[in-house]
Amino acid sequence: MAVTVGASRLGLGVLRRLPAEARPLVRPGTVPAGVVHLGLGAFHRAHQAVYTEAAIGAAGGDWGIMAVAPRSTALVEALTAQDNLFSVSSLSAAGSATRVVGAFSGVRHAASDPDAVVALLADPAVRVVTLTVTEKAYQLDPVTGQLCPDSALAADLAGGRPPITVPGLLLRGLAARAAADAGPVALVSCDNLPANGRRLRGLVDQAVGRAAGVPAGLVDWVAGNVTCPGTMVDRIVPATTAETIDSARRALGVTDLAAVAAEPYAQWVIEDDFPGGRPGWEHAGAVLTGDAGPWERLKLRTLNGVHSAVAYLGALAGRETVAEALEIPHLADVLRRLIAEDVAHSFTPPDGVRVVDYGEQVLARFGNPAIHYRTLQVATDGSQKLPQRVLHTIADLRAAGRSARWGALVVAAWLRFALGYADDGRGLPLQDPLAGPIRAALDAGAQTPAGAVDAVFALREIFPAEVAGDDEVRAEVTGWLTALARHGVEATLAGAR
Ligand code: CS2
Repeated sequence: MAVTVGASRLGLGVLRRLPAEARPLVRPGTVPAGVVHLGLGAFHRAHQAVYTEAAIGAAGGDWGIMAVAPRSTALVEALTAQDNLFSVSSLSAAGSATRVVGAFSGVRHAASDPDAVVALLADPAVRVVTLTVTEKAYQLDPVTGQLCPDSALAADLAGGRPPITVPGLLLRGLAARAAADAGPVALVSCDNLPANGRRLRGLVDQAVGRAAGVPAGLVDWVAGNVTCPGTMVDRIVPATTAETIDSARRALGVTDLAAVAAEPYAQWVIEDDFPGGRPGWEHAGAVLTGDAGPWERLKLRTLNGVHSAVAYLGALAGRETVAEALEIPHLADVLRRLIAEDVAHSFTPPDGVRVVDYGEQVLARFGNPAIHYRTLQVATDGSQKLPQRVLHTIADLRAAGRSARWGALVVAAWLRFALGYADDGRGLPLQDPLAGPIRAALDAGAQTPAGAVDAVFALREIFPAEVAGDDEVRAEVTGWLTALARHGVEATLAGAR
């Protein structure tokens, strides 16, 4: 990222020079930490950090965030140099608004100082741990929920050296917390996983059950002291670019190397199960509930499912951003049919919500011309995303005796994307933790569309048995893939019935 550092840097010393509406809602550096967050990406800064700052501003409490970057050092350095301050710009066609967020009490780098992170997790002042670490960091088989440790996690479970993976950090942190008798804690997944609370619980229980070098009573301590409330998180936050930093500089008059840009919209639904207390997030607009499941299915299947559809079809058609892809003739009509004919019939939405209305709002958000969300960004990690975004929709429709025509189109678009070439012949990157097995399957069987479908349907880590074994779904996906390969995205959409 080429960035010019001209103006002075964001930091406590320049806050008084900022326009009043751009200043933090709390006095930075004065709120003791009560939350640890794992995963310092743009999404956390524009979502949970913003909600938590507003909650502290409205309801008080020692809920400052200690933000932990698992691997990357760049942000830790940028934030440290900026007294833990960063800005969030809300962008829309109507204009932009930039504000500095003062929710961070400090930042840590897990890879270089894992012991500091373990100590934080064992600190009695910390009662909430939130996570945005992406689907793959959980190392759970998306179909079965079983822990599938890579070599780094296997070494973390064996112990003998400080942990380096997210499950390893949680495991050793909880063991240290139990040993210190530091009180109960809520672990809150804010990743786009189905039943993310239950998944995280499964991860923790499996890690504790398999770990070497932990006290015998840890399983019971975790059962009695750790909760994993489920959540639905939503805000479209593209990766930060040089343009993000330039526009923050124009708004603030100082340089912010940790700046984030996001759409104005945000939503957070949280199951209210916090044994050690929590920030007053409801004062910041979050919905506290007993069951986030219906909200989560609504969001994963409608917003994320449609996002993936636009991403794969858009990338194949050579469109760089989601908003540009939405301009492909007939795509919006096809997406409306995906929502109305497939997604809406696959689950029961939250009371009072109509899936097609929610879907219209989603399409309007995707069309926000000020948000440059790259199709290739959404297209990453398809193996981790497809199950909850599309395959569960297909499985539920089929179980109800319905067809899943438009869901099958999304699977075919992903498959054609994985084959590696756009409609104009340009190469497409397959960034996916399962890229190796996907490529190997396609190399062995991709001579015909039916062969390619058979090859990927055999990947049990991605396709649940009930979808893979369904001949009608197989035929639909093969039909779409044949059309996409022969005619390209635009002609396929034009002829879509
Ligand atoms: C996107 C999500 O990159 C992706 O996979 O679908 O990050 C999406 O922008 C968020 O879930 C919106 O809340």
